[in-house]
Formats: sequence, C-alpha cells, structure tokens
Amino acid sequence: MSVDTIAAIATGMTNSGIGIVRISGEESFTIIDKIYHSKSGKVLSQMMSHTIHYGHIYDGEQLVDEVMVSVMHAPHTYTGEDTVEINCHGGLYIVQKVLDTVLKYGARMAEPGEFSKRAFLNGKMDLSKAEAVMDLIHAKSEYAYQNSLHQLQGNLREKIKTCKEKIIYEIAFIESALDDPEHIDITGYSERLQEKVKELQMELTRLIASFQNGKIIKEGIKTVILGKPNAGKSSLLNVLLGEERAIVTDVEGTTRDVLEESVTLGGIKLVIMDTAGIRHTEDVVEKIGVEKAKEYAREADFIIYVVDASKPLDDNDSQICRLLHNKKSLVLLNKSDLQPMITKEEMTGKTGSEVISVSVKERQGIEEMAEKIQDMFLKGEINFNEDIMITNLRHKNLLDSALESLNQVQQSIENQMPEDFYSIDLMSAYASLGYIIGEEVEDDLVEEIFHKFCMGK
Ligand SMILES: Nc1nc2c(ncn2[C@@H]2O[C@H](COP(=O)(O)OP(=O)(O)OP(=O)(O)O)[C@@H](O)[C@H]2O)c(=O)[nH]1
Ligand SMILES: [Mg+2]
Repeated sequence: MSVDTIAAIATGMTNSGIGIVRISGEESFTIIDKIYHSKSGKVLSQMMSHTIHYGHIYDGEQLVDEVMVSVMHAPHTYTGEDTVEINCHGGLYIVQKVLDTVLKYGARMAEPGEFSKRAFLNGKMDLSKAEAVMDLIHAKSEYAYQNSLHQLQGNLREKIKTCKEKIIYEIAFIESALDDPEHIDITGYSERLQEKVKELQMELTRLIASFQNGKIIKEGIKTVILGKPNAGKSSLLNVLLGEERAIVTDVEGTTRDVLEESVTLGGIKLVIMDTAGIRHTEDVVEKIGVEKAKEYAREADFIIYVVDASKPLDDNDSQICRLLHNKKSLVLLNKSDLQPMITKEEMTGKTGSEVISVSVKERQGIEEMAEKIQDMFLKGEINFNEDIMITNLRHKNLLDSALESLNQVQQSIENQMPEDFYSIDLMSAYASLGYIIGEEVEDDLVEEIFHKFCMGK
C-alpha cells in the first residue's frame, strides 16, 4: 500500500466563499509546518487533534493566502491518516495556488476518490459505505439523499453480514460433519438446510426487488412529454422547472428540438424531455423534430401526454395513443381553464392511462400529478429506517449471483447430491455477498470504484 501524502481541492470548482485543500498522509504535518505561519509562532504538528487555527500560508517569503487550518491526527480522521485541511479564500485561482504550494512542499496530487479509497483500505468504511458517500454527493432528490444516508450508516452492510454469517454457519457445519462423521450426525440435515436456504433466498429476492425503486430514486425516471402542437408541453416543462426554460408561443410547432432537464417532483427525480408537437407536417425542420419526439417516446420509462382539452381529438391524437402502447403513461387534460371539448372518460377509454385535469397556465393540478407519478413508480410506502434499498447495479448483480448459487443448493438437495456439493455453492453465495461490502475484492475493482469519486473526496 502506498503511504505517500496526497492533496487535492476538496470543494467545488467554482468561486465560492471558502475553498478547502485537503492533505492526507504521514507527511501532512511536515508539509503544513513548512508553509503555515502564525503571529504567535504556533507549530501545527504540535497542536491538539481536531482543532482549527488562524494563520497564513507562505511559499518561502511569498504570502499565498490568509487561512484557517484544521488539524486532525490519525486514526480518527476520514482517511484514517494524519489529515490537514486548509480553509482558504474561495476563489478558484487562490485555492489552486494553495494546492500548488502544498504540492511543491512534498504532497502528491490525489487521484479522484483517493481519500475515500484510503479510508476503505484503512478499514474506516466498507465498500458499500464508500459507494454510499459517492451517491450522497450526487443525490438530487430527497429520496436519493435519504437512501444514501442510510446506506452510509451501514444498514446494507449489516444486512449482508447477517446473511453471510448464516451461510458460513452451514458451511462450517457441513465441513465439520464430513470431517468428523462419528460425532456429528448429518441425517435430516438437508431438510433443515432447505428451510434455511429458503429464508435466505427470500431475503435476497427482497433486496433485489428493491432495485427497481432504488434505480428510479437514484437515476430518475426518463420522462417524455408528448402531445400535439400548442397543447402546452413546453409550458409544463417551464412550470415544473420554475423558470422559462423552453420557448412558449401560441404558434403551432414552436418546439423543434428535444429539451432535456432534471426536475424533482414529490421526492422523485424526473429526467424530463420536452419534444416537438406531433402532427403531420411538410416543414422539413419540424418533421425531423416530430421523428425525434417519437424516437424518444419509444425509449422513455414514462410518457406524459399533454392534451389541449379545449380542442376536439383528431388523427394526430390517435398516432400519439399508439406511442403510449405498453408504456407507463399519464394523460394531462390541459387548459381546464377553457371550455372543455374532451372528457376524462373519453381519454381513459382511448389510452387506458390515468387521466387528470390540469391548467398548466394557472398551475392547477400539478400537485395531483406529482402524487400520481409517485404512486405509479414507487411501490408501496418507503420507510428509510427499515427498508434497505439497492441503488447500485454492482450490488444488484452480486445479489443475483448469490441468489443463483442458493438456487443451485436447493437443486442439489432435491437431487439428493452428496453434502459437499452444497458447500461449494454456499461458498460462492458467500463470496458474492462479500464482494458487495468489499471483502475479497480484487485491487482493480477497488481502483475502478474509487475512480468514480470526485476529486478531493
Ligand atoms: N388557456 C390556457 N393556455 C395554455 C395553457 N397551457 C399552455 N397554454 C398556452 O398554449 C400555447 C402553447 O403552449 P406551449 O407550451 O408552447 O405548447 P407546446 O405544446 O409546447 O407547443 P409546441 O412546442 O408548438 O408543440 C401558449 O400560448 C400557452 O400560453 C393552459 O393551461 N391554459
Ligand atoms: Mg413546445
């Protein structure tokens, strides 16, 4: 393991009130002592752990910045190593200057995620926790935030560990029974094992099933707004975003391209796409827009079909209805502030979807829409304190293979195979689960996971 001292900018890459340069490793204090000066002549390496000190950073004779420096001694730090954090003025240029100074006096530039990788390697957190840190940073909705926060507290790890303990107990039993048949009686064992494996299978199946919610919570729902020209699609996008993102006019065919934005609605993230109004047209540019809209609709997780309820339905609507086929969708009967020409029943009949009446212009019905979407996508109530949700594809794949191995165990029991067959598959289920929390993970996987981290984390 490399024990050199690393440094990076831990705050964002924009100008802000303060910026933080983080240093971790054995040389952290040697480096800070060379560049930190205070009027009282403090030497930071002599200071108590978890204290913060006012002073200046110098590169030789040259003043770099006025700073506050946090001093944290190993092992009670994020990385488990000696750590120094320099809080400087938040201009990007200044923060970079401070970092350059730290590098000049002996630190090495950290790779993305290297602080967290060290935390993992020093046993400060397991792999699922490290991944939760990353998810937490990227969380864009309340649900995503809550879920990663709970994963960070280790509830996934606890669950996996319990499953692993149950498995290893059985493996140990089989092995010792085979070693010592005179003292350990194995008759009737396979029935007992069958029950225990069944419980584990149920447990894993539940976790795997949570991935659907988990994925939606983390990545958002790919949502396409469809409708005829002038139905109010772009107006809807703007209302959801709370800003005039898309051009809205009463000219049919205003939107030509696909506009993509993320919004959070009722705690769920929607990656929402406003499209060109669908109609038959000879206009070359508009035609391309209409084709694009259809293409995006085919790839969507969810379609919001906006209908101008003040106008009768026509052939173009029939075309849109065909695009809704086999898709999760919601129909908005828009412009409910005007005289209606279409009823809810009519639309339900045509689309088989839920229909709600709204007026985007007067912001009526948007709440109801948010609630509907939540009902449609999140199965049941989510209780973050009790439920564990899988949001990470790597975890899901490993759970799948653990479950597959347990299915094999059941198969072997049914086929009345000898006991040592059971332990082979139990062992691979055990290993798959271990990979989730980062036991027995090859170095390159660790490398790959931590590379997804931000700089300075
Ligand atoms: N009365 C009324 N007018 C609305 C409502 N929603 C949108 N409009 C108006 O309908 C017109 C068209 O709105 P847009 O949002 O541009 O419609 P669009 O579906 O994006 O149209 P294209 O981009 O041309 O496909 C604008 O004049 C809006 O102000 C509503 O709820 N009530
Ligand atoms: Mg539009």
